[in-house]
Amino acid sequence: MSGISPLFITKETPVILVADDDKSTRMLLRDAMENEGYRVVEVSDGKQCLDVYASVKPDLVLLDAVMPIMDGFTCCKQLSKISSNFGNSTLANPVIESSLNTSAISLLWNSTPILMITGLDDPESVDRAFEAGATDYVTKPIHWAVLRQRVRRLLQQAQLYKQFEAATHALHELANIDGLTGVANRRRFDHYLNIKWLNLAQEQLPLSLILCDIDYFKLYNDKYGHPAGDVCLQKVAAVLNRLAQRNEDLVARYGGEEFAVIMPNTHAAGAVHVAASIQAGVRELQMDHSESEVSHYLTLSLGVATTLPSFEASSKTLVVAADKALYQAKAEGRNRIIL
Ligand code: GH3
Ligand code: MG
Ligand code: MG
Ligand code: MG
Repeated sequence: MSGISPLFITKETPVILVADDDKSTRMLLRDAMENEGYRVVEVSDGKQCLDVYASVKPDLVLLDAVMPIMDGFTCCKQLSKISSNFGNSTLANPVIESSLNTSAISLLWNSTPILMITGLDDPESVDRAFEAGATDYVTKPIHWAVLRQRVRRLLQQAQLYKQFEAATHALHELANIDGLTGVANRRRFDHYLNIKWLNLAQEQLPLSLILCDIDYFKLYNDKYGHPAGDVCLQKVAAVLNRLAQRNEDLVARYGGEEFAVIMPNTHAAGAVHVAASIQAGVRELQMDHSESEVSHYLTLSLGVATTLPSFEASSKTLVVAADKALYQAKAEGRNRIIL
């Protein structure tokens, strides 16, 4: 029986990259793999294998050991570096990382398995192959029934790995992203602020924080309804995302109708400039707010604080300072920025 085992729920045909300098071996491997229903791409040395890898995006590599230009061991080492990037999510969360032990998974389990097929059957070559990151090893002459089963199993494992990776990514999102607005949630805010605080204390560079609070939002909900209030929060979040542009800036939903922007390596003047553009950006949305006492449109109050982080103080001092500035902005009449 040919074809793909029922474990495969994807409709896509698996792609096998075959690297072998011997033409007749390549032809035999192609026939065997195509009989199983896979698509085959052939190359004749390790260098070519690396060159086409990114564009071919194989599901499995069948790799010879002894080849000219670049041998299979060297190629295998390079491939497993590319392939093994599990757990490098920018949303990495220490609780998830440690419970799943993602660094061990990435060491043991390449997302694209590499099966070495070689005439070398001495123990040293076997050790070298696995140390280079090979997932499995079979010797020539090829036992075709064994090879078929190994390939099937490796493809199944690779697919499970990809599902696991997707599930972990979703878990990271759930743990770090605010469901309503799509910006970082409070947990992510706390974690990121602490990390940046320590980095910048080390580097002796400033850290700024903007806290924004929608003015008279309770009255907005009362007048336009809670679902309209939700849409309003999404629009404000989008403005923040658009205007806090630098790579290291983090926009977060800090509380109900309160947002925060963490701005590493930013002086007070830079933070106030961004705060002013956020204030203007929300006003330009021209969202009717007839109940507001400061404008016909929806407005924000913003508190800005900047400090030079130190190992003696905690990041809480920055939050307290920005919160105090925000409170003052409210007290002085709202729709304004206080540093
Ligand atoms: P101030 O100008 O002093 O900030 O007044 P305010 O009415 O904006 O502040 P207050 O803290 O009294 O009310 C905040 C409101 O935000 C009340 C709460 O129902 C609303 N809110 C919090 N989270 C959500 C949410 O997810 N969706 C909606 N629609 N409203 C929310
Ligand atoms: Mg060879
Ligand atoms: Mg509030
Ligand atoms: Mg408010």
